[in-house]
Amino acid sequence: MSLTNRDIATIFENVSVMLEIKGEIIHRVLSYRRAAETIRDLPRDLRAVAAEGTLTELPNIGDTLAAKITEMLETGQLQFYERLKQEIPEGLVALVHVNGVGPKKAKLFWEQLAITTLPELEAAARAGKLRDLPGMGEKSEKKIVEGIEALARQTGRQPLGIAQPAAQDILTYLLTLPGAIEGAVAGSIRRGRPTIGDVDLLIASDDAAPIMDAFVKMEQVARVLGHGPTKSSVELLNGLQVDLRILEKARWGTALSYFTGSQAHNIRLRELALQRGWSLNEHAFSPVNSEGVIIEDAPKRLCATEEEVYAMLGLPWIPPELREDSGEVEAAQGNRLPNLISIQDIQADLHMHTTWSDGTLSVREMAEEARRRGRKYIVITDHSRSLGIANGLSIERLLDQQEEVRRVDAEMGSNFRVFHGTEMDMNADGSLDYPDEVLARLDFVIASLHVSLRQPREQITQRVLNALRNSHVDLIGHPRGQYIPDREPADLDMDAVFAAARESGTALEINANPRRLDLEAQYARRAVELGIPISINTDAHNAEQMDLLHFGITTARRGWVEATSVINTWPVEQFIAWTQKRG
Ligand code: DGT
Ligand code: CA
Ligand code: CA
Ligand code: ZN
Repeated sequence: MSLTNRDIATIFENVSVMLEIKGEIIHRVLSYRRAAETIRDLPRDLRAVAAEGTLTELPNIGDTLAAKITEMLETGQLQFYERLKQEIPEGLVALVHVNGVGPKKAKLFWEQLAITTLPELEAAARAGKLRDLPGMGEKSEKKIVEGIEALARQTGRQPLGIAQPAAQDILTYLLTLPGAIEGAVAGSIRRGRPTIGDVDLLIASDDAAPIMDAFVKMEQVARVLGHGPTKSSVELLNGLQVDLRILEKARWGTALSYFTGSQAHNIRLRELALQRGWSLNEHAFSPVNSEGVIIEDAPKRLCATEEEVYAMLGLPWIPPELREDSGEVEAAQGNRLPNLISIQDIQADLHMHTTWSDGTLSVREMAEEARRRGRKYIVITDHSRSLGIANGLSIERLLDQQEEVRRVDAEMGSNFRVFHGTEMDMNADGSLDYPDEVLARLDFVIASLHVSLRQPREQITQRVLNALRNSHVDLIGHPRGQYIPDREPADLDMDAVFAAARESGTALEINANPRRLDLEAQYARRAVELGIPISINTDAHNAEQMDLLHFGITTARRGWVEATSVINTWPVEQFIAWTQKRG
């Protein structure tokens, strides 16, 4: 059996949890966890990296872990993991994911009651068998039952597109309350991660209690998980957990920076602080002596803004989307932070649908909605003929549509242009859905994967390579075909896709729809490094979806993308020249 990046990441993650249950030193536990994260987010096939002999150049991968990766790639398993499973039942890993159960408790339940699976834990908790164990009680037993229920309800992490607006709504409400001075959504939402574990809200106020009370009493609250003077947690009816922290304005900068994370970024900041003689936490900078111990009576330094926090570390402010410890601290130190794209840079939307296929508005209506949102030009890109389920256009209808698009373009006046394109399927047999002579008549051609997404790697990669080698194709739409949270990306050889796109100059899309966010940030970053043009589009099927552009911008920023790499930041003349040169 050949293991994928994801399989290897899962094995390392399991090893990390099992070592923790075993009581291994935290350093060793963390080294496996960090390696798992690196591999899970890696935009390249580990097999290709191993073949190049550059595994140890990956972050968090040293000689030992590189050897283990090689072993897994070659043999399909890891001897160390197999031995560990003899010692620690693998099922205990699932227990640790329950709120209220850590490695120590998992070990306790296993040793005292021989519990090794989630259903066994649930049965024991419901039968009242946990409460008499050392360190347990009725309350903690009940908490475990609730934790298991929450786990079942909440099938993993929530899409950013659901969590972000929900968080923003709550924040807007809290900011209307008397005494609320300032507020922010922090955590993974502020960093723009595609999926969200829980929502972290911060409010600055000198009078926390009334705001806390109002928070836990909101109508969308299903359960109050904790209610304290400065921190409360609730679970919403949609299963989302929301943490609220309230603090005084003088500490706003340290708190916002800490709770924005990521944890890995925070660790780097703490190290820099220590080098400068400070201990940094969410409250303040505290002076430390030469042994790194906090000097008790010495005055602390409070920061009201994030800029002050970074300035204390000798750094410029770092945009939240970059705070993943993936080179941003070094870039800040060297004054090499990217000049990230922002939503104002976008001139055009090059991917949208109308009633001709599966959209809800006419060509004219989409044009007006786009103009209302400040776009200067658009391309109408309805589905192609083989996609019957989306009412894809026959060649005849496509040519009829062109007449309508030309008419609307003329009607809209010269300050707003409407171009005619297609979102053409890359068919399962590897062919493109329209012949070249039809594509030649269009202003702009997107090629996308919609069907047979589970084809084997070579076959599905070949489909994309065929499209990249056709000079009429300008853009690959949502290249990896993922759907958040439940559809995994296609098993594409992204190295091959990037090489071909680089050769042909074809653009790759960051699809802004929060169910897609495809390319994801780490792939966009690599594409830009290779000089491949990017296009950020909404793929709108109605007017509201045009407002989702900001999710695409956030994803691009997480990928260190600058406006110069993005074709729809160009003035219309430059766009026309580019498409005409491509044929
Ligand atoms: P999530 O909720 O899984 O989508 O991801 P985050 O990043 O929102 O994580 P969360 O909610 O556990 O914590 C929010 C931030 O608080 C996190 O990004 C960094 C900070 N933080 C939380 N726990 C720790 C910790 O143990 N050490 C450090 N250095 N920072 C932490
Ligand atoms: Ca969070
Ligand atoms: Ca949290
Ligand atoms: Zn589309």
